[in-house]
Amino acid sequence: MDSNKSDRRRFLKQAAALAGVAAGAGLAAKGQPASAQPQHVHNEPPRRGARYSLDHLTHYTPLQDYSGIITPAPVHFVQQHSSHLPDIDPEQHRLTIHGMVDRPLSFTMEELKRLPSVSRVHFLECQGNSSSTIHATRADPNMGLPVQYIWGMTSCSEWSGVPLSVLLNEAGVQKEASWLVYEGADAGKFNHTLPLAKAMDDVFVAYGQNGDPLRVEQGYPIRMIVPGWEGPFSVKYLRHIKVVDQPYNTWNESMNHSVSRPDLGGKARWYHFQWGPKSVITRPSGGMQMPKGYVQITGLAWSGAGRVSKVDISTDGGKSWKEAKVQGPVHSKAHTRFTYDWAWDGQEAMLQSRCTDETGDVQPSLAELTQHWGMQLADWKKPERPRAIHMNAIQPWKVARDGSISDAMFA
Ligand SMILES: Nc1nc2c(c(=O)[nH]1)N[C@H]1C(S)=C(S)[C@@H](COP(=O)(O)O)O[C@H]1N2
Ligand SMILES: [Mo]
Repeated sequence: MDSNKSDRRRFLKQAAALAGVAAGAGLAAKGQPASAQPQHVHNEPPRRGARYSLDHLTHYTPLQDYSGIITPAPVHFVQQHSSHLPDIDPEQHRLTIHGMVDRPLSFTMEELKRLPSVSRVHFLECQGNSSSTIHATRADPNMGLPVQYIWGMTSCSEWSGVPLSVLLNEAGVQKEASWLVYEGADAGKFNHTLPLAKAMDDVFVAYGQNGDPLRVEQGYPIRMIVPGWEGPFSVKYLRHIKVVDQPYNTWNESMNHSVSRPDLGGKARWYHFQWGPKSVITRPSGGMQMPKGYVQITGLAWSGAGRVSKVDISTDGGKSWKEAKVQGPVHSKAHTRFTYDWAWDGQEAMLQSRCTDETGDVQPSLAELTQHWGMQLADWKKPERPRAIHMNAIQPWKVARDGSISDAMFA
C-alpha cells in the first residue's frame, strides 16, 4: 500500500459511488460462500412480558453442546439491531478511512486481503450476556433457564484479518486525533466509538472466521474485532471509519448500552470497555440431570484483560474452593476450557466456578458486584429488575436431591 496517490484518486472517484451505496439497500447477492448462508439453528426462548422490543435478531450459542474452545461458526451467537441481515456484494463493498488523516483511503475486499494479516483466537461477548434482564424477560418464574439462554451471548472463534494499525498508518493519523467513530452497512447503520490507543494496539478488521469467510450473521464481508472489549465495539459489515478528536456518544452507546446507576443518582455510565474475568460451568448446568457418582464438571472461563490464569470450583455454595484443570490451549482474551472431577453423593449442592486472570483480577460474586455498583441485592428481586449489563458475577447452579439442576443466580 505505498501507492498513496492512486489510492487518493481512487478514493475521490469512489466517493460519489459510495454515497450511492450508503443510500441504496437491495444490493445484489453474489458469490457468497456456503458457510456464509444464514443458518437459524436455534430460536429465541419464550419471552415473558418483554419490556423493550426493537427490531432485533438474537440467537444464543448452545455452550453446553460443544467441546474445546472454538464455537462452531453455525452456532456463533447473533445480536443484530435490525430486522434483517444485510445482503452485501463483496465486490461492491468498500472500507473507507477518513476524518483526521493525511490520506483518506478506500479499500476493496481484495486489497484488504493482500495486506499483512493476523489470525487470533478471541471471545466475542454481548454486553447484555448473563444479565438479570434475560432472567426477567425470558424465564419461566418457576423454572431455571439453561446455560444457553443465560450465558449464550458469548462465543469464541479464530478470527483472521488486517491489523487496524496497518490501515491507520497507511492513512496517516493526524496528531490531534484521539478517537474513532465507525459504522456498519446494515439497515440501522450500527456505529460505535473507540479510543485511538486501543485501535492502534490489538484491534483488527476481520474477514475470516475459523478459516472460512465471516458468516453473514457475523458481519460478512468484514467486521471490526476489538479483543476483550464488549460486543458492540466489534461493528459488523464495517464500511466507514472516521478518525476524530472526541468520543461521539452514538445512540448504541448512550441509549441502548448504558445502564442507569443508583449510586450516581440515576446517571448512566456510558463507557464500559473491557470485560472483567468471567466463567461458567456449562455441563452439568441448568435443566440437566446430575448423575450419581463420578461426573466431569466442565465449563469456560475468559477475561478481557488477557489470559485466564486459574479457575476455582466450589460445590458447597462458596464455602470451599478447589482448583480446576485448565485444559488448554490458553489464548489471551479467549474462552478457556476447564474441567473438574467430582462425585455427587446425592445431597443438595451448589456448583460455582470462579475465574482469575493474568492480572490477578478475580471474578466477583453477585453480592460483591452489586455492592461495587452501589446497588442492593434486594434490587434484583424487584419485579422491574434493573437492566444489568456488563455483568461478570459468579453463576451458581443448584443441585436438588432428585438430581435436577437449576439457575440460582436471581431465581
Ligand atoms: N453492524 C452491526 N454491528 C454490530 C451489531 C449490529 O447490530 N450491527 N451488534 C453489536 C452487538 S450489540 C454485539 S453484542 C455484537 C454481536 O456480534 P455477533 O452478532 O457476530 O455475535 O456485534 C455488534 N456489532
Ligand atoms: Mo450486544
